[in-house]
Amino acid sequence: MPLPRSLSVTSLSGLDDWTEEFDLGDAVLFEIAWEVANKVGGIYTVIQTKARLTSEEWGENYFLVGPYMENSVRTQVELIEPTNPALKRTIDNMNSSGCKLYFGRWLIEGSPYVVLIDVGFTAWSLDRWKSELWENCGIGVPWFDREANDAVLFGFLTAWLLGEYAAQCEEPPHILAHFHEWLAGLGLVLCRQRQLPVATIFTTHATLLGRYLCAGSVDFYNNLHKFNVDKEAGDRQIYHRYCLERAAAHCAHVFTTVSHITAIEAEHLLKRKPDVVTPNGLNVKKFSASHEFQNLHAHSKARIQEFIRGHFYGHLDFNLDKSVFLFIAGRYEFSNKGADVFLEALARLNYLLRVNHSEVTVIAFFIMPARTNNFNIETLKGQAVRKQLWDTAQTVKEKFGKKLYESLLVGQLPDVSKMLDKEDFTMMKRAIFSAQRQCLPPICTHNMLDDSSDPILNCLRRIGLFNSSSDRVKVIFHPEFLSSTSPLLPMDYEEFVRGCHLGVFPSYYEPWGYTPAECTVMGIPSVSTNLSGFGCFMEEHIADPSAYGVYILDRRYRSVDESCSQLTSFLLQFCQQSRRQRIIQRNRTERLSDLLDWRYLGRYYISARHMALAKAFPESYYYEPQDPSSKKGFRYPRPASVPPSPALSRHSSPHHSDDNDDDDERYNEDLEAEKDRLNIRQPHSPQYRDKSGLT
Ligand code: G6P
Ligand code: 1S3
Repeated sequence: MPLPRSLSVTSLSGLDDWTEEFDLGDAVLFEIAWEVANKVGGIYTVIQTKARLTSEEWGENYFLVGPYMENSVRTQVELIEPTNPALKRTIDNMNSSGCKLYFGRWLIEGSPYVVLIDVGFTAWSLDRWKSELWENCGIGVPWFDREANDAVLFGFLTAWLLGEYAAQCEEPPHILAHFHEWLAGLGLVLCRQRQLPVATIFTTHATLLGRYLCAGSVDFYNNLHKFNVDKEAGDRQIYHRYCLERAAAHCAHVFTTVSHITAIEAEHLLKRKPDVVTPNGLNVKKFSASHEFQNLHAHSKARIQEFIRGHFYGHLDFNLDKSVFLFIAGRYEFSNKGADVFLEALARLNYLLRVNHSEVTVIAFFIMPARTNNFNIETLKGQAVRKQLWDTAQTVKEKFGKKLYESLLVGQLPDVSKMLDKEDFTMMKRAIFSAQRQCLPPICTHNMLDDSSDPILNCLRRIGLFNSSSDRVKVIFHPEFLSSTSPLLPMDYEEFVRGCHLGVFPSYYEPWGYTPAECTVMGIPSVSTNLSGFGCFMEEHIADPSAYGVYILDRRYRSVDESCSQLTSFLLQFCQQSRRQRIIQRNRTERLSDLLDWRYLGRYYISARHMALAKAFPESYYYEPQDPSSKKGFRYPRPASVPPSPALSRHSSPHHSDDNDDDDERYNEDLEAEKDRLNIRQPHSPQYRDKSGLT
C-alpha cells in the first residue's frame, strides 16, 4: 500500500515558498557514488551534508551505495544487519555468489543506511565484465587504468545489486537510482541495457574533458562549441572514461549537473542538455544568539595570531591587530583553482599598500596539499621560540605579582623599580636573544619534495614575495590539509576559516565550489568568480553581492591581466575597511546562509527524482513541469543601510577613531551591526563604488 508521503519545502527567512505535491508511494531510493563514506573531494561533501534531509524525506527507504574502504568503515560506519527483507536477501545472495557487500549506518547527521561493496573482492570478474562491456556497449577499457577498472567493477556490482533487489521484491518495485559522476555511471548504463525496473538519474559534478582542457592552456569557454570531443579525449588518453561518462549522461532518465555554467559545458562536451540544475547545499547550523559566529571569529583569529607570532618571530615588526588574514584552500590545481591569479594580485596589492604607506599587513595562506616530507625545522622552531617567550613572560609575571601582593598586604605601595631582580632581567634577555633570527620567516611550513618545480613556490620566486620586512603582503604556504592535531597550527579547517577575514577562490574551472559557500555560511566574506557555479548562483540571487561580502571576479569576459587587476581592487578595498565595516559585512554575509541550506536547495533534487519516477513509471507517477514564468526567483535586495565602503564609513561616536579597540567601541560596532541586520536605518547612500581606480 503506497504511503501518502507528500514533500514540500517551506519558506526559510523569507526565501520563496515551494511545494511539489508528490507521493513517494512505495518507492525506494538508492544513491550511488564512489565517495559514499569515502572522502576524496567535493562529492563526499554533497552526499554527506545532504544525507540528513534525504533521510528525513525517504526514511527507511533510502540507501547509499559506495565502495568498501576499510579505514573509513572502521571510523565512520556501524555495520548492522539489513532491515529491509528484500535487501537482506539481495546482499545474502550476492555474498554467496562471490561478492562482498556490507550493510550499515553511516555515522553522520541523518544516519543513512549504506551498502558498501568491496570491489577488489570481485576483481576476478574484471576481464569477463570488460569483454561484456565491449560486446554490449562498444567501450574498451585498457588494463593499466586502475580507476577505470574500479569503475567497471563498481558499475557491474551496482547493476547486479539493483537487479537482484528488483527480483527479490514481492510486488513490482519502484526503484529510483541516483548515480553521481562517471566513476559510478556504468551501473546506470547497465540498468538501462538490462531493462531493469529502475528510474535513473545521473549527476555530473564536473566533466572529464572540461577538467582536462581547462588545466591546459586552452581558451575553454570561448571554444566550447568548437571542440572535437572524441579527438580531445583520445589525445588525453581518457577516451574510455569519456565514453563511460557520456553513456551515463545519455542513458539516464534525468540528467543533472550542479550549476548553469556546467550545464552549458555538459551540453557541448557530453552532448546532452541537463534536465535539472541541482546546486550544492550545506547543512547550515544556526546559533541561538545571532552574534555567536562573530565571537567564534574573534576566538579563532586569536589562535591564528598566536601561530603568526611564532612563524614571524624576530620579524614581528607589523601590527597584528591591523593584519588581515586571506586564504585559498582546496585541491592543488594551480590554475584551475586560480592560485596563479591570486599570487599575481597579491604582488600588485603589496606594491599598492607599500606606496600608500598603509598600516595594514596582509597575511595570505595557501592551504593546498602537495608532496612533502614533514614540517620544516625553521617553522617548528618558530612555535617553540614563541612558547619559550610566553613561558618567560608568565614566570616573570608570577614573581612580579607575588611581590606586589606581599607589598599590598603590609599596606605599602610597591617600589616598582625593585620588583624585578637581576636574575629576572637575565632570563628575559636570554629569551630575547634566542628570538633573534638571521633569515627571513619561511614561506612554506613543510619540506617540499618538488621544491624546484612547485608552481606556487616558483611563482613567488618570480614575483619576489619573500616575507621581507618591507613587504606589506606576507605569504604562508601550508601544503597539507589542516588538522586539529597538528603540532604547528592545531586547528581544523572550519576553525581556521572562521578566524580568517576573507577566502579568495579565483577559480577558472569550478563547477560549483564549496569553499566560498562554506565561508558564506560561517559569515566570512569570500571572492569567487563568474566561472564558478557558486559565483553565478550568488550573482543570480543577490542584487549587490559585494555589499554582502560575496565578491565575484570576472574571469569570463576579461583577460587574465584584467582579472588580476580586478582582484587587486577587491583586495585593496577589503584592506581599507575599518573593523566596524568588516563586522557589518560579516553580519550580512552570514544572512545569506539560508540560501545555501539544503532545506532550500534540496528542492531541485526532489524535482529531479519526481521527474525520473514519472518517466520510468508513468502509470504510477505524474510530473507536471512548472511554468518557468510562474517562478519569481528569489533575490536578496541591496542592503538598505550604509554599505561597508571605506569611503562612506561613519564613526559610531564622534571621539572614536575607526580602529579604536576598546569595549565601548566594540559595543557600538555590534549595535550598529544589529541595527543593520534588522534594517532599522533608512536607505542611506548609493551603491558601493569602486574607489581604487584599478579596474
Ligand atoms: C567579532 C567580535 C568583535 C571583534 C571583531 C574583530 O566581531 O565579536 O569583538 O572586535 O570580531 O573583527 P576583525 O574583522 O578585526 O577580525
Ligand atoms: C567537484 O569537485 P572538484 O573540487 O574537483 O565537485 C564538487 C561537488 O559538486 C564541486 O563543488 C566542485 O566545483 C567540483 O570540482
